[in-house]
Amino acid sequence: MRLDGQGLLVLVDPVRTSGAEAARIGRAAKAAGVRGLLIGSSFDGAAQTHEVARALRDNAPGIPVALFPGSAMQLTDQVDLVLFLSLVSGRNPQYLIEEHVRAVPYLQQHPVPTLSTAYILIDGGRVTSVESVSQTRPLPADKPELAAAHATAATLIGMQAVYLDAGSGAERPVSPEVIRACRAAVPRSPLFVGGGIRTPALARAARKAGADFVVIGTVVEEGPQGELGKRGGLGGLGAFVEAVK
Ligand code: 1GP
Repeated sequence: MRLDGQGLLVLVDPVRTSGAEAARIGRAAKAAGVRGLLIGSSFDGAAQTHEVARALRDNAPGIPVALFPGSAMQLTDQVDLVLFLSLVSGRNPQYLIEEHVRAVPYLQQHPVPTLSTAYILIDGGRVTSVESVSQTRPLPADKPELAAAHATAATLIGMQAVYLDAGSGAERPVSPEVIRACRAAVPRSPLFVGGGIRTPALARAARKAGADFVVIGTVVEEGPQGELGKRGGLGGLGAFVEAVK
């Protein structure tokens, strides 16, 4: 199953989500018409990834599930696609190439399609897990030309897609200016944008600025107590789907 086109992606963190919760999210995502599901965590998650991915797949038939891995330890064949992320905003060789080399034996035994993706962290106002785990600094939020240069360089190297991330739970999502600059720099590459997108209005703004895929995670996890709960539990997903159409 291919992850193409545009739309809303829901990110599920296997560390914070049980199999039963993943099943519930999968059903809600399918009912709301999300474009796809992502599964991943910046830290740990190796043990649960397989089970949570399977629960998503079983409960959201027809919706592609992609792995958004924090490391090679999280690899599973229970996904349709692996985002083969290289953290190009940083200069830590472990996340530029080392985890990729470690992934090869698994991928040789379990052939899953991969999408080479330039992963670009943008400052979102607080230190997020991905920043502290990767030991890299995000790019400044007010330098669109710097983000765009990273996207261009990665594309010249041959990477197929770009993911702009303010980090999970960011105070400020990636700005429309940064998204627009990267969209203009790599007009033909799939562009993912996530981190700190808590309302349909923010999702719409990211999409309007040029994101193909808008990713939400925390707002879904917060469940009945969170933003979506105020709009009727996971039923609130529909408003996000509409906003990025
Ligand atoms: C983080 O882009 C994702 O990698 C989603 O972020 O949890 O803030 O929605 P949130």
